[in-house]
Amino acid sequence: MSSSLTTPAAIAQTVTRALADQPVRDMHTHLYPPSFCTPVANATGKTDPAGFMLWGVDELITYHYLIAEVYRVVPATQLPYEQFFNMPKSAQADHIWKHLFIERSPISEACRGVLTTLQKLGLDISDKSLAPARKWFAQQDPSQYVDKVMEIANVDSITMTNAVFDDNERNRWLADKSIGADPRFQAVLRIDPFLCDWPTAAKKMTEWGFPCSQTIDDKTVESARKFLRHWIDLQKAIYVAVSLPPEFRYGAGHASDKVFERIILPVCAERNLPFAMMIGCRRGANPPLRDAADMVGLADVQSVVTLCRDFPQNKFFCTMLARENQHELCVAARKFGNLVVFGCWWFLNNPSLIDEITRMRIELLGLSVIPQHSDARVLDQLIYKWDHSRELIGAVLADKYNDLARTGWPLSEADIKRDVKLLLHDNFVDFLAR
Ligand code: FIX
Ligand code: ZN
Repeated sequence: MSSSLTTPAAIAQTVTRALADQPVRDMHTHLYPPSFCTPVANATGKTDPAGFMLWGVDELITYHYLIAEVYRVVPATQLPYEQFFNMPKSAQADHIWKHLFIERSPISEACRGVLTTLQKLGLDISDKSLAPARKWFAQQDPSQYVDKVMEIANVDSITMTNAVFDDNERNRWLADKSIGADPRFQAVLRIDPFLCDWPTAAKKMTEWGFPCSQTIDDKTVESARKFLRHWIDLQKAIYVAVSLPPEFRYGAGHASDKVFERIILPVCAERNLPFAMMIGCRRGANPPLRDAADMVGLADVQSVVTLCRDFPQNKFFCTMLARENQHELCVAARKFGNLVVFGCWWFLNNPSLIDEITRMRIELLGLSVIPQHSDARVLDQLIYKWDHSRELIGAVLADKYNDLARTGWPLSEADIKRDVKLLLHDNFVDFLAR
């Protein structure tokens, strides 16, 4: 039996080591394997070259978080959005680098993330020039680079977001049945239009051979269920997911209630797949900013409570975008074993908020949470997202273990390793398997 840890220094050191050594199962990203870079014919028959696997220094610097930030300092009156997006990627990166990294110190979390990533890759940017990094990235083989990043970030599996209503993505799955076979990546069936825009979802499913009407009648239910089963099987999806606006309500008599009750939840229950809800994103507050255009809004936790209560056979993951929702969501999770709260999403993925939210979650829910997901869009971001998150989770855990040690509770290194494994890995894996 290992000896008890009692001093703050010993506890902090053990926590840091346990977190560093524990591989992460990253439950939500927008990353793809190299198989998603093969050009495929799009709906008009033209070859669509836009690969899905993003990596390298120019992608890191042009992350949509940083596009939003550069428009704080060089407004659209000086550089119209269209003009920026029409520039080559390297010129976009040069623009962001100049204004956010050279002409002012890069202290925002997204800026700092680029620097942590380059540093951990061993790239020297002390002269603030991008040329050596660009040269280095040009020499990497994409598949080997996936291994390298996963090793540095200590991530053992990457969960994708596979939007079936996105034609570019859908065509890739249809063109190559083995596209999802890379063992480093797992698929998630993402179906936002089911709940956010049923008329469009129904029209598209009908075109694709799954006839659905605008009203949720028996035939439509059968057809939409078949569609879901078909794509769950094709993608080998490990869960089904949506992102929902702040206005989303369940149980208020909206059309989406029936989509939940008769289509999505029965199929998820039958396949024993969790349904993930990411709630609170209002899309397109400033549309020309594209991926950076979205806004946060207060969501309705009661809708999640109603779902968890009325569908005990279903399993739910939930994260919310508004800071103001976090406490109520934690309390909701205390009431329902079929609800797992996860991640500090997007505008919450900042040190001060991660610290606050993680502390509150652990105080209210103990170790039964998934404290973080990366939401990485660029492969290399796994490095900084998990490096920063491990440090923040570690600071919270060290405080909590110190409180425990002061009660006289015996605390061993093995205890800490076990707990850390739950947080970074097993809570997700076990909930999928439950
Ligand atoms: O809906 C989502 O999954 C969001 O995470 C993304 O749409 C968003 O653009 C993002 O990357 C946030 O981190
Ligand atoms: Zn996301």
